[in-house]
Amino acid sequence: MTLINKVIINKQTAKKPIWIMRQAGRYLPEFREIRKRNKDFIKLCLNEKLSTEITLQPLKRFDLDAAIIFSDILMVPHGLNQKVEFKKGFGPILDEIRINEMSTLNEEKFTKKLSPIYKILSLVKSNSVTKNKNIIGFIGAPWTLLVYMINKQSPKLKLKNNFLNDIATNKKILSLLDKFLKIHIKNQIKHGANIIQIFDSWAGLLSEKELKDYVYDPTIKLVEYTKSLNVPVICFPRNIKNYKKFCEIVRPDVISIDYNIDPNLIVKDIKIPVQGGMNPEILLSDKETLKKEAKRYMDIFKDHPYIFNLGHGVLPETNPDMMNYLIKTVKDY
Ligand code: 1CP
Repeated sequence: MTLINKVIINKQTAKKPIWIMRQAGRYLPEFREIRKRNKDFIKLCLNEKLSTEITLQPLKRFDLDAAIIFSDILMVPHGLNQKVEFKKGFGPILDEIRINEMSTLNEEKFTKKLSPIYKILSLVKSNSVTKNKNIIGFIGAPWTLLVYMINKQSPKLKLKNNFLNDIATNKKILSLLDKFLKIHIKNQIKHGANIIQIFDSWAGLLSEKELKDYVYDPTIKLVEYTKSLNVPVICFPRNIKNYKKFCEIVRPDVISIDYNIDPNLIVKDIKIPVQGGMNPEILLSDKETLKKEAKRYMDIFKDHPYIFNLGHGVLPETNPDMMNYLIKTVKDY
């Protein structure tokens, strides 16, 4: 059994596994080298050879317990024929959403459009570097995808006014997302993913009373669907105010936490396995600070099933030596 499965299934607490969100990415010079020659990000995500190579890059360098496939949550809107582009220094730009056209799309066409992603999973799975390690497939949560599909750019830069006013349209999009996210989950599992992580990066934008319709209800359906396929599911409702309530309602196998929440509260309130938490900026400091902070998380979760990770993706300015030092610290704990 993999170390991560021992934590999730057997609730093992003695050894802490580690993987890092965005572990394949811009802080690695070998990634930047490929990226420089491949300006079109969507095309790169659909390039079987290069995306497999990028997925495996961090595993060749570091003693990580999982591979997460190099792809993006916005590949699903792309699969639904909403045009997605990534502009340097700006982030994603999405085209107008054409819901009627989307409604005519079937499973076969969607699967065909995203088939390189599934091939990448098979290639990652069959590579000896991932032997005895987990392979993490992922989706964006319906809410976070709805945000990008309607807002058409990162809400970090600008959020459209009256965002939630058109309830009928929002419902239609959520219903389409439910259908096609299930297909995307099923396809990833069929090709080798043995954990699914649901990224709800913008859960923190909603008020308590909006959470039911936009976060809890749509996420429960996907969590239950993934569990029905006998694969564990990790939820990351970033910056949600009440993680305890989220866990009680949504019931994921693992809860991934951000760095604004006090881990002491989490360990007290939450019984299921926990992942993540440390601020990625700590990797920009010095080794002593890094070791101290990593140990603080591991001390707090000493007697709790815990997967080491960060509270958000690793920052592009991170020195790979610091990443190596972090992984060693966790492994030697
Ligand atoms: O070179 C580049 O400019 C590409 C940067 C990049 C990378 C490395 C993007 C663009 N996506 C990715 C890969 C990616 N994205 C992965 C791969 C696996 C890994 O973790 O190593 C994953 C899981 C994602 C998930 C993702 N994409 C999320 C959820 C997690 C999070 O960061 O909150 C989100 C919100 C996106 C959208 C996205 N993709 C890329 C950008 C710049 C953005 C927008 C982020 C924003 O709105 O601020």
